[in-house]
Amino acid sequence: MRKLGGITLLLTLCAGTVYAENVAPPIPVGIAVAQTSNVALFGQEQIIGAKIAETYFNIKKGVNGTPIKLVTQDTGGDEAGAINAVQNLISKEKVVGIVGPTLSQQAFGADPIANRLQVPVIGPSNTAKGVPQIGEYIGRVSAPVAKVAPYAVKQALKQNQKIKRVAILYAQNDAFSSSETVTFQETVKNMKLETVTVQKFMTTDTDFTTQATAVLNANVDLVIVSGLAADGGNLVKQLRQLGYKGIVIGGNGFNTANVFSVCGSNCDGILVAQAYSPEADNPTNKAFVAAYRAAYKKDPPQFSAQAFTAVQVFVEGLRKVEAATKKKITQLDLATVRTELNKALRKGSYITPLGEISLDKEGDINQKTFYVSQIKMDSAGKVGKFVIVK
Ligand code: 1QQ
Repeated sequence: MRKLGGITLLLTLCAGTVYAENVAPPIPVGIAVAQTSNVALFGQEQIIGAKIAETYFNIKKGVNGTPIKLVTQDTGGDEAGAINAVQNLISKEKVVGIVGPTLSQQAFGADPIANRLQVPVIGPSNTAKGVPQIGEYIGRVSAPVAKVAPYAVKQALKQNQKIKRVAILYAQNDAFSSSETVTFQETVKNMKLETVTVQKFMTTDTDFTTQATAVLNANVDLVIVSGLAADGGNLVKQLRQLGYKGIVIGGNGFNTANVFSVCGSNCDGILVAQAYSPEADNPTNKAFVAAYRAAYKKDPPQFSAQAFTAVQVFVEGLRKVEAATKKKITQLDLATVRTELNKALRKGSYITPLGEISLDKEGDINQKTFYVSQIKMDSAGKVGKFVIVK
């Protein structure tokens, strides 16, 4: 049986003395997120969050003295890339579990493979309906659209009680966008607003003249867009350039600072519901925010916080496996680590940057607090920030 640990390292010192020391190698945790393609607009923030977690938890003795080591594999922006990354991490890199992939669209392609091979996956940003139900090894720390998206509509009505007519747009080739738009359409209906037009686009589109013109002709007071950062940001930009003046809600695809360079000054005012606030008051979030600020001189975004949380859940899960088996992870065979870890993840709660969370039996996140932020751009339309609105 393959063991994770127990290699003997020979340390040769300059004095010429040779020491033999038993050193457990770090525990490999897979990170399968997009580092290339438009989806890297999210993936970059995820890598940052995961790395901060790696450093933070290794300083806190990792898994009872054994450090973890992130093994990163680029998924690109599509299903094939995600499948390839997940297979590599499982078979070649022998990871104990995987944080990823970036998109729900990719999760529906790649997660069934990890599930079949009995490798735990924690989605750091998969918010579409049905992701945890892919299988018993699939969980997520990204709250589903059904829980998060309605807050943005409530906030829009708080800012303008006169809203009646709504235009809804979504990327029809993306699983998250297609799921989120259902929630938005239901919310609008429940709030007794009228959906006047529903427009579809593709995440690969760059020209949104048709959709924007239809929205302007529909004479609406609220526009709700479910898309990814590049397409969604461009859509809003073109809508504003054509003269739309009302409120815009962007879905989770707008939850990245990387959208600022896409829509520039036209990003100003977009409302986005979030599953994270840098102000969350607990020691883990304080440490996370401090580490992020020290490196980047600004507040961390949601996708970094969720990626941190996913790594945290694995670290604490691995500690629980050691407690339950009374063995070091490095003394257990890999298949046992993966199955025991998957069970452990679903037990107890975690104090994370997202607040106190737990995973239910299906692996979905229980999270209590959500927020709405509004994008504020500087006068040059270059520097932006998410401001939490109450
Ligand atoms: C999903 C999402 C995207 C916006 C993540 C980047 O929520 O694909 O589920």
